[in-house]
Amino acid sequence: MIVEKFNPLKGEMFQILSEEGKVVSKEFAPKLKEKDLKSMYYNMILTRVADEKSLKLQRQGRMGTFAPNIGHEATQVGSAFAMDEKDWMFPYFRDLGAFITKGLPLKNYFLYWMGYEEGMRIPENLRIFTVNIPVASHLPHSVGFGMAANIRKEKFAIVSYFGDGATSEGDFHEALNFAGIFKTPNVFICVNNQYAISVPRSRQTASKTLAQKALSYGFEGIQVDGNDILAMYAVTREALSKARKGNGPTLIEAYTYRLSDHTTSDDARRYRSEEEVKYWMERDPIKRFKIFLADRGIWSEELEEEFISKASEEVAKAVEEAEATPPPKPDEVFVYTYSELTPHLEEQLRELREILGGE
Ligand SMILES: Cc1ncc(C[n+]2csc(CCOP(=O)(O)OP(=O)(O)O)c2C)c(N)n1
Repeated sequence: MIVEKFNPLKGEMFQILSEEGKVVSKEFAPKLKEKDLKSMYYNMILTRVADEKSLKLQRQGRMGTFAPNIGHEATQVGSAFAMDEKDWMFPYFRDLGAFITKGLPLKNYFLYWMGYEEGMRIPENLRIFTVNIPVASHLPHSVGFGMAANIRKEKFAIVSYFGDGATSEGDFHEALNFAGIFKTPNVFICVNNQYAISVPRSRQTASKTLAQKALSYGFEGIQVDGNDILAMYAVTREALSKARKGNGPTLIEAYTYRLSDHTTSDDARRYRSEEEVKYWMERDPIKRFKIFLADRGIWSEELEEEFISKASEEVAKAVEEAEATPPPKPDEVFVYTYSELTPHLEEQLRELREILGGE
């Protein structure tokens, strides 16, 4: 077991690929087929291309506020690649690569960030919950979902994603406490990108690692190099299998870095140095995986070109479809939260319709 070999209390971090793309933990290296390795790499490229496009759309006024994903591709794609179709995903707001890997159509993703509720109408066959904006509030839900799975004797696991800032919320602690007591099939993936907007990780907790917090709730936690896609895949796969077998939850701390601003409303230059960002730019997770693939004769310039052009086409098509969607009606704001409106909401809706006239 990987989790038994890396002690979060001692700050031991699990890694398969070194920063130079060399395999350092052979015994834990996953045996993936060339087809799967290529598919992982493509998903990383698609994530990067869709992310860059989103930023441009926002700057052109074609999309609302947006949370960039650059630097998180290995954490997102590696972990989601380990999920089975039967496993559920509880996302937060910075999960593009996980959405792509789990199969959410890009059109939905763009629609969501363009302000359409409809973007989060998840296709029936996909086991994905909606994007969660209130920090950490989806974690108790995901654990409740796990408790229900246990009661109903269902054999799936649940992955919940959240940032380092979420570990300072009560919801995080309540969720992990219940998960430990009821041995729920949860895998908690804490994306430690070292900042919660301008607040550095050192201001979230005095603990050495975030992974060690699991120990106080009676289950395993592990810190993983979040820029190493193979490590993320291997550790998530192990945690999912443990969860499905009824052996309880795991907390995975993915140690990574947010290379861009918190959102398009932020300017990270106000609280981070250029040197720090440059240091992490050189540790780009896509670059690391590319070296690994090139060493095995899988990566080539032609493959890179093919993937970038395929990804650009996919993104362009999804944007076109999203932009062709008629704008939402103002009264839709009332439609998606309650199946039956409360009396005061009924009144507000009536008032809104009066203001809008016959629209
Ligand atoms: C309960 C709550 N408080 C405050 C906010 C405003 N807010 C949005 S994102 C964020 C920081 C989140 O940081 P982290 O959890 O580390 O995730 P990251 O954005 O770094 O991926 C804050 C404070 C919010 N959305 N919800």
